[in-house]
Amino acid sequence: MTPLPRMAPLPRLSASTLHHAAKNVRLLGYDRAVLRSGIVHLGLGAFARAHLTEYTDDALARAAGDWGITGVSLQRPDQRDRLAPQDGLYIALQRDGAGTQARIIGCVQRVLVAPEQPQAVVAAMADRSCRIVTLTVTEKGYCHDPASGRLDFAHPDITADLAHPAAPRSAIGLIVAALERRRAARLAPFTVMCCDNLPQNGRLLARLVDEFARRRNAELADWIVAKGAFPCTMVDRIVPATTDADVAAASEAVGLLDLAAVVHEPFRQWVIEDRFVSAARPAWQEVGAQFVADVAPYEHMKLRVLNAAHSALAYLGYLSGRETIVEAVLDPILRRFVLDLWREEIIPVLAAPPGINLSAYSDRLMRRFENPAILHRTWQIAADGSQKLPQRLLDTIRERLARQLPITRLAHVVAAWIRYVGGVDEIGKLIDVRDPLATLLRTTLDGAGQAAAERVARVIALNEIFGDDLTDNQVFRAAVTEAYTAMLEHGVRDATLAQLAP
Ligand code: CS2
Repeated sequence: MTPLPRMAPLPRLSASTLHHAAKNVRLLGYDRAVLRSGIVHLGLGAFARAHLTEYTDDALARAAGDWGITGVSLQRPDQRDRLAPQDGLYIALQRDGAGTQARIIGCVQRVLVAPEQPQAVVAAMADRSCRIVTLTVTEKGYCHDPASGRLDFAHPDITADLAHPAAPRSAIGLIVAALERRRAARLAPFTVMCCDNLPQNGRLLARLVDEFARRRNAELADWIVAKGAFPCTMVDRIVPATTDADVAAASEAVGLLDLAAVVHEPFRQWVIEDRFVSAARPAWQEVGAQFVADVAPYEHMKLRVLNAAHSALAYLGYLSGRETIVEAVLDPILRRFVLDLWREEIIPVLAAPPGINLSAYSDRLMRRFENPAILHRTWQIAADGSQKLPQRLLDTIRERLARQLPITRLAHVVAAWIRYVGGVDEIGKLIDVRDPLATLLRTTLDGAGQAAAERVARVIALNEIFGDDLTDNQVFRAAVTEAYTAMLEHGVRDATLAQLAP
C-alpha cells in the first residue's frame, strides 16, 4: 500500500495565530485585553468548556464586561498543558446531521492545577477580582453520601483537607479555605455556583460547605450562611469526551492545531436561580440563560427525563453491545423501552416547569439522542452510577412507591446497573467499571454467590446509594430481583423486549 501523503502540520492555535483561522470560523466578538478573573471555575472538563464558557463568551460579545475565567483542574495537569500554549483559546465544534460550525472560545485566561499549586488556587479565589466560583467537578467531586446528601467525613480528600487546611485538594476544601481568606481580608464572599447534575445543587453545596466550615470554625460557617450565595442551576448540553478524531476534525475545520477542542450538540439550556452576592454576574440572561426564582422543577425534569434515559441507555445499551447513545436509540427495542419508561413511569409523576409540555420535551430529547454527529459512548455515561442513580432514577421510584404505582421499567434499569457493575458482560468479557464505589460493589457481588435474589439484596443493602427507605422496601427489592433474574435467564435484550408495552 502506498502511504497516504502527510499533510503539512498545522500551526498551533494561540493569540498570535488566531488571525490565520479559516474564514467561516466565528472569532471572539470582544477584546480579551480587558478581561479580569471574575470567575474561578473548578473542574475544566469538556462540559464546562462547551457550556459555561460559551455562554460567557456570548455575554461578553453581547454586553461587554470583564468576566474572564481562571480554570482549575482538580486532578491532572493535562488541560493546563493543552491550553497554556494556546493562551487559553480553543475551538468549540457544534455538530449535527446538518453539519459543523466552529467557533473560538476566549474567556479562559489561564488554568491552574490544584495538586501542583493549591495555594495559587486559593489565592485566585480569594482575590478581590473573583466574584463567582463555578463548579463542574462531577457528582463524585462533592465527597458526599449520595443518598443522604451529607458530607462524607471519612472521604480521604475531606480528611486530608481538615488535617491540612492550607493545601486543600477537594473542591469543598478549596472553597472554604478561600472564603476564610476573604473573611480575614474583610472582602465579601464570592457566589458559589454548582453546575453539576445534582438535585437542588446549590442547596446541596451550601450544606456541604457549611458542614466542612463548621468543623473548622463556627464563626466562619455563620459568616458564609449570612453573606454567601449558592444559587441552584440546571445545566444542559450533550458534550461527549473529546477524542483524537475530534481534535483532528476541529483543527482541520479551523486550520490551526487545537489540542483542547470540544465537540457539542447545538442545543443548550441553563436555568439559574437569581441569587448572587451583590448581583454580580455576566449578562448571561441576554444570551439565553433563564433566571428564575425556583430551579427545582427544571432540574427535576432534566435529571429524571434526560439523565435517567441516558443512564438507562448506557447500561442496557452497553450490555446489548451498543457503543454510543445514537446506536442505542436506533435499536428498536431500546428506543421503545425508553419511550415507554418516559411515558408510563417517569412523566406521570413529574411536575412540569411553567410553560413546558413534558411529552414535547421528551420528543425533542429523543431527536437530540439521535444526533448522528455526536458519538457519546454508553461506557462514558455508565461511569459513576452509584452517584447518579439516586437523583436520576431512585427519586422517581420513591414517588411511585408512595403512590403504589408499578415500577417495573425503573427497576429494570436498576437491575441493568447491578448487572453492569458485576464487571463481566454477557459474552464473558470484563467491563471496565468506573465508579468511586467500584471496589465495594465488586466485593459485595463477589460475596453474594450466583443466586439473583441474594445478589440484588446485597447491593440494595448499600444504603449510601439506596437510603434506608429503599433498602428496606420489599416491593422495590422484588421488582429489581424479578428484572435481574430475567436478565440472567434470557439475556438483557430479551428481558428488555419482554418489558415493552403491548
Ligand atoms: C450524562 C450527562 O455523562 C452523563 O452521565 O448523562 O453528562 C449528560 O450528557 C448531560 O447532563 C447533558 O446535559
